[in-house]
Amino acid sequence: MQVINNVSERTQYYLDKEQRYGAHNYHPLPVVLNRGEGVYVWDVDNKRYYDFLSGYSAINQGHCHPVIMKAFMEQAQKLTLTSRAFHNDVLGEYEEYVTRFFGYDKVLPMNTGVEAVETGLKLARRWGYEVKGVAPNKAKIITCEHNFHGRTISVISFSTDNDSTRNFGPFTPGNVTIPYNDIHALKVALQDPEVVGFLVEPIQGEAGVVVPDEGYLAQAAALCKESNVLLIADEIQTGLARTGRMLACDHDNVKADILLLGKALSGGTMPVSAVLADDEIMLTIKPGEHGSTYGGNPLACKVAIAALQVLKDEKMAENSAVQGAYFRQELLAMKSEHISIVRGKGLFNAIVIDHADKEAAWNICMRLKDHGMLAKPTHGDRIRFAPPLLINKAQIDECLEMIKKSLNEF
Ligand code: IF1
Repeated sequence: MQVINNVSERTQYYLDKEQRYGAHNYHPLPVVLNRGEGVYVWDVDNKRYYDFLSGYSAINQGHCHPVIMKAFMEQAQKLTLTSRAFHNDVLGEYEEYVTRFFGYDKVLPMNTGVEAVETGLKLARRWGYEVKGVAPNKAKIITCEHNFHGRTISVISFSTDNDSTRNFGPFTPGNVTIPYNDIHALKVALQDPEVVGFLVEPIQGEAGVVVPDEGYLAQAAALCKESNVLLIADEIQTGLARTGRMLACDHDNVKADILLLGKALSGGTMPVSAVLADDEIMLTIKPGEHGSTYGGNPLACKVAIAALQVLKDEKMAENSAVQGAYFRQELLAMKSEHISIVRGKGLFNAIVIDHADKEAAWNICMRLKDHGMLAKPTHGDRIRFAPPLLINKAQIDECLEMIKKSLNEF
């Protein structure tokens, strides 16, 4: 196998195709994958890697989990889509299952995470006008600096990241931005009677796994309640056992007014997202006022039931907590001169690289790739480590060795 600037001919073949025919809206690591199973993926040269990104936490259950695959294949050969113009024999079962699973009256099924975010914003505004009594078109939503909630124009309208917003204006009005993990700033913002919702990630993912102070979410929830403002928890990345509890909100015993789920809700098979809320909020949307072609399709519903069942049956939240704590402890024990911060919760972790070379994090990820582990930097100097939640201690130890080697080589 001929290797040219560190990639094989077979790999280069696929990189060239994407370069020529695909939009250049990503800068992936130069690796071409063609198989996934559990914590592993393989490239076109049959080299095996540990997947430490897990599809940005969409593959918490591991690649091609057999139980999820079985549910997918069976339903895929029966009935994949009815649209919501008609009923089917799966949607109601799923709606009952997922609302009981998380303790809410109702669910509004969508597809991508950002559609769940947009749905949550519409629900908060609709509730604000029809229940709270805010004047028409005056509703405001509070969000945090360094948030990431998706890439539609309304959702990037409250992004503070230039890469997400540059030359995409004009933006959707009705947003108030406050610093993350700042209770005083939230208290001040909540004094505005036109505020209807506070949209927040329990741990900021894209920002580089930024964990707020102990109790931040609980205090935020209490302040929102006092101000008759809806707490909208974006658990699209932190939810579904990733942080060591079924929801990151569970660490603070917080029940969000509107819960947003996505990614691992399908175990990495297809886009499935969900918005959960109680009747006072959910029933403000009447028939014909919101939806989507694929929202709640029978294939997605069957897969989501299996994906949730697997998380519970295989105690993935518990494993995430145990292995995550061990992983952080061992990272700290390395006392590497290149690691300035180790942070995270459960198997949702990141390190901040301290090095003069601004390409350091990227180059470390390239070394990790050569050693058999895939991870990718975010915002230049942070490397996120988020393996599938079924990873065991022996596999973690193997990856710690690869991290140690890569840091030492650097
Ligand atoms: C990309 C980031 C992660 C999310 C939270 C909503 C969404 C996401 C907390 C929207 C999606 C994805 C999007 C993907 C990469 C990835 C990502 F780097 F972009 F920010 F995970 F951190 N809320 N995050 O993390 O869900 O519409 O994508 O299904 O856009 O590059 P989506």
